[in-house]
Amino acid sequence: MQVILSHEHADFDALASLLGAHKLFPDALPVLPRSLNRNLRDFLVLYGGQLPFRDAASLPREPVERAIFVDSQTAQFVRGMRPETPVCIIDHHARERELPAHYRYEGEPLAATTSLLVERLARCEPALALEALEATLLLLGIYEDSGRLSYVGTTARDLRAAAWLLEQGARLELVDEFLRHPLSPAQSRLFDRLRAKAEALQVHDQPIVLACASAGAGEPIEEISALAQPLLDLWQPAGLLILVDLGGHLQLVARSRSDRVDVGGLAERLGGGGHRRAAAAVARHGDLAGFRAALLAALPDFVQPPIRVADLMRPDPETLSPELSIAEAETRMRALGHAGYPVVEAGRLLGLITRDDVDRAIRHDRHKQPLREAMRPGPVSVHPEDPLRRLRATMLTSGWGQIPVVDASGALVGIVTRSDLLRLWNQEDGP
Ligand SMILES: [Mn+2]
Repeated sequence: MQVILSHEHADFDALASLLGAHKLFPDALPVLPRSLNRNLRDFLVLYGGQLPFRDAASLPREPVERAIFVDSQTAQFVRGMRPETPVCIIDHHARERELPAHYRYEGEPLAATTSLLVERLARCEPALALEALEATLLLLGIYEDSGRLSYVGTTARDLRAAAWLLEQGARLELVDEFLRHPLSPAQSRLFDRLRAKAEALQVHDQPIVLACASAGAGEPIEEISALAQPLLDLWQPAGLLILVDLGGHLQLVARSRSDRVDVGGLAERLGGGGHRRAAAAVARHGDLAGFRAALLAALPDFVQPPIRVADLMRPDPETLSPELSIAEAETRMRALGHAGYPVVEAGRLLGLITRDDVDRAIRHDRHKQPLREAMRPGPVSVHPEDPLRRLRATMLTSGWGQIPVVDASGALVGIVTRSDLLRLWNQEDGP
């Protein structure tokens, strides 16, 4: 007998990977983990009868010749497995540890393990037939782990795998129903408590939300992680830390929306793990206040300050005087080559003039008028220490593509442009 196993607290990527591996290796039995997330349990109540999953208890009493671990590098052993049973790991997480010689790792960093398996299914010769329900479950696996193909880390290969599943008849209305699973009443109550108690922190000038709460007495709360996305949607912080006292233990769920906030490192410092943007930790001992203090003490080590205007700006930009004629300004601009110039008089910023403004004035025969008549007036500016979100907001409200940078004394010290922001796209994202 061969078995396919996955991690406990199984999500749709785990369940879909069990199915995908079974389609590839029909002799291997897909065994359900003991604990399943709520949306999976509901899915299986409705559709499990048409799918090949088995409970560990229903396996035949036979030795296991090979185990395939999907979406996980460890699994609860089932009856018939021995420490020396050969294991093949198919996983989208990087190899976590030195593996024994009888373990083989076949992993690649896609958004979902399901994508890896779907790629193999799509290459099968002769072509493999999938039921619409199977295609739908596989699509649920890819969508859940990739945030519907939107999380950082989603690759073109994940999209191609999802596209292939749509061609095989995957049903999006079903996918939507199970990904938009409503919170349970206990989850909703905890959500309200977390929202009420949330604190807005500034750590190295990054907005971080910390929400601590105790679960109600005797109230079993599962999947605190399901509360992370709705809380992120509320405040859009660079980092979100949810800390819940569950009676017997404490649980931390951490999310980051910026490469400059590393919640994986933070969770690891506190005895947990994960990756830079999503991580968790559990403390079996200690109280909420003590864990919160440890969290706050460790946090600054994993937060980098945001990129600032000073890191991007061109210093000492050429300026133009408001008394120049438009024709003179045009000649200067042609020589200098930039798209926009601060207009400065006696050291004071009066506004901005762009190539487009000058070209338009010339088309209207206004060569001889002073520049003052064609410029965009107003003290629109940012400070060198402003974070990029302030710069973006200023560009949006002013509609200007070039923003003068002035220091605390009001002196013009630089200019920052839309192309400076675009250049950043290649290196950086997040707030
Ligand atoms: Mn996964």
